[in-house]
Amino acid sequence: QDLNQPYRTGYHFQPPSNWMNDPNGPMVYKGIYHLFYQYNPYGAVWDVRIVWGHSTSLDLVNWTPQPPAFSPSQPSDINGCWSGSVTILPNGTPVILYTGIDQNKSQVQNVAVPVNISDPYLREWSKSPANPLMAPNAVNGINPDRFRDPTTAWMGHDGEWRVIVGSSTDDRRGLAVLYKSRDFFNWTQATKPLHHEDLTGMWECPDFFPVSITGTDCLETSSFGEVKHVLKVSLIETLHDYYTIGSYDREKDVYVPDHGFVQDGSAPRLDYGKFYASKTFYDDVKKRRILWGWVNESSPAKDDIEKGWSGLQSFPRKIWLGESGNELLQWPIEEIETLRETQVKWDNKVLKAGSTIQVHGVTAAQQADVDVSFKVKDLEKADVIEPSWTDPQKICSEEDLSVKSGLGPFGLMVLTSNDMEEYTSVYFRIFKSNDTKYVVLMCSDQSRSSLNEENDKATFGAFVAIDPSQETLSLRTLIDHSIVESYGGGGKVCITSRVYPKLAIGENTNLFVFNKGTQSVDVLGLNAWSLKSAQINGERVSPFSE
Ligand code: DQQ
Repeated sequence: QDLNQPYRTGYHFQPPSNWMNDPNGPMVYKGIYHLFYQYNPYGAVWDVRIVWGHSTSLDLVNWTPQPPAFSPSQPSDINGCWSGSVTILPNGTPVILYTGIDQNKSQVQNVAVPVNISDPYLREWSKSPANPLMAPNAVNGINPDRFRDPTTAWMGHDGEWRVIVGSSTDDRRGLAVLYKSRDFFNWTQATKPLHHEDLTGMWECPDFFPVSITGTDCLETSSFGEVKHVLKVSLIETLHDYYTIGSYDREKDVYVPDHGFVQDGSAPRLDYGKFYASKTFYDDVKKRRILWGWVNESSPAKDDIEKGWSGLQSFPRKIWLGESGNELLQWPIEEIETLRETQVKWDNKVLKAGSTIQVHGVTAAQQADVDVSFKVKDLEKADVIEPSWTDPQKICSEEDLSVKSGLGPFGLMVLTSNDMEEYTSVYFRIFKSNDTKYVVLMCSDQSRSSLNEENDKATFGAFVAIDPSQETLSLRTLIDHSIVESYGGGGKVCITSRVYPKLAIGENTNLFVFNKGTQSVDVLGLNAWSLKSAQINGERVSPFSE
C-alpha cells in the first residue's frame, strides 16, 4: 500500500496518471478488448485539447497501456479529439467516429481507421483526409457548440448505415441527430432526428442499441427481430445518464419510447450516483453487451493535481433487458471472479434490531466484493411513506441512520475505520405506500465517509422496483479504495460513489452488516471476497517519491 496514494484503485480502470473522462470506442478485436478514453496527457484536470487514451486487455480486468490512439493534428480536430465510438464494418475492420474541435472551434465528426488491421492491439490510427465527415449545418438548426459524440453506427434494413450525434436546439430541445451513409464516409443528415425531447438541454454521449426480449443474451448493434431498443443520453444539465426503452421504427427511422422521458422526471438512470457519459459495446466473444461509465472525483481539483490523477471508469457491467421489459439490469462482468481471494460466507443469520455485526475475515476490506441477500418478515411494521417523499435522494439525505423506522435502514457499512469515525453506508429502507404496496428505498450515504470536509459527500438514493413480500432483497457492493459501486435488487438499481477516508485505509478498514431498524431482518446469505489487485496500466511514478 502506497500511503501517498490511498485512493488509487486496485481493480477499477484508470490510466497511469493524469486526467481521464468519458469511455470512448470500447470494442473487442481479434480477441483483444480495447478501451479508449478522453485523456489529458498534460495534467490532472480536463483540457480542451484532449486526446484518445488507449489500453488493451485480454479479460477486461487486467489492462496494458498503449500510446494514445490519436491527438489533435488536423484542421478538423486541431482543438481537441472529443468523444466517439467504434463500429465494426462487415469485413471486420473497426472504424472510429469521433468529434473534433476544428480550427474555428466548431464541433465536427471525423473518422479514423487502423493503420494495420493485422495488429490486434491496433496501436496506430490514421485520420481520413476527407475529415470532417459531418459538419454542423446552420440551415438544419445545428449549433456548432452542440454537435458531438457519435454513437456506434448500425446498418438499416436498406443496407444504409445510420449514426446519431448528440445536440440540442437553442430552446433546450435535446436531439439525437440522425445521419445516413452508404459507404460510411459520405454522410447525409436525415430530415428528422431519430428522437428529440423538449426542455432536456444538450444530449451528450447518446447510445442506441437493441436488447433481446427473449433472454439475457445480448445483441450486436445492427440486430433486429425480437428486440426493443434502448436510447441513453447524458444530460449536461444534471450530469446524469438516463435511458428509455422503446421501439425503433426502421421504415420511418424514428424511435418511440414506451414511457415518457426526462421531462416528467420518469426516465430511469443507469446509475443514481456518480456515473456519466457511459457507453456500451457488444462483446461477440461472450455474446453480451458491456457498459462502461466515467466516475469522476468528488475531491477539489487541488487534491487531484496533488495526487496527479483524476477520474475512474466503473467496473465493466453486463447490461440486458429485465423480464418486465421495463427496466435494464446490470451486473459486474463475471471476470471479477478471477480476482477473488479469501471468501467469507454466512448462511441464515438474524440481524436483530439495532445490531451491527462485523464481517471478519475479509482481509482486504478496501478491495472487496460483497453480496448479501435479506429477507424481511414483518412487513406490516413498515412505516407509511409520506406522500411528499417522492425524491429518493432527498429522503436518503434527510433521514440519516439515527432515525429509526420499522423496517430498516439495514445494509452494509463499508470502508469503516477502526473506531467508526468514518464509514460509507449502503442500505435499504422499506415503507408501505397507501395502496398496501411496498416501497423499497436504496441509499448510499457518504456523509460520514471521511474526516476530510473538503470533499463532496452528497448522499445518493433510488427506489428499487421490488416486492419485498415476494422477493429477497439483494445488495452487491464493490469496494475499491475510493470507489463504492453498489447493485441493488439483482442489478435493477446501481449507485456509485467516491469516498476519501483519512483513517479507513489499508489494514484499518472494516466491513459490517447493520440493521438500525426496530424489527429484525434475516440475512439469507452473505458472500464476501477480498479481491487482489488487477494489473491496470502498470506502475505509476508517484509525484511524492521522485
Ligand atoms: N466529454 C467530451 C465530450 C462529451 C463530454 C469531451 C461528456 O465529447 O460531450 O471531453 O463528458
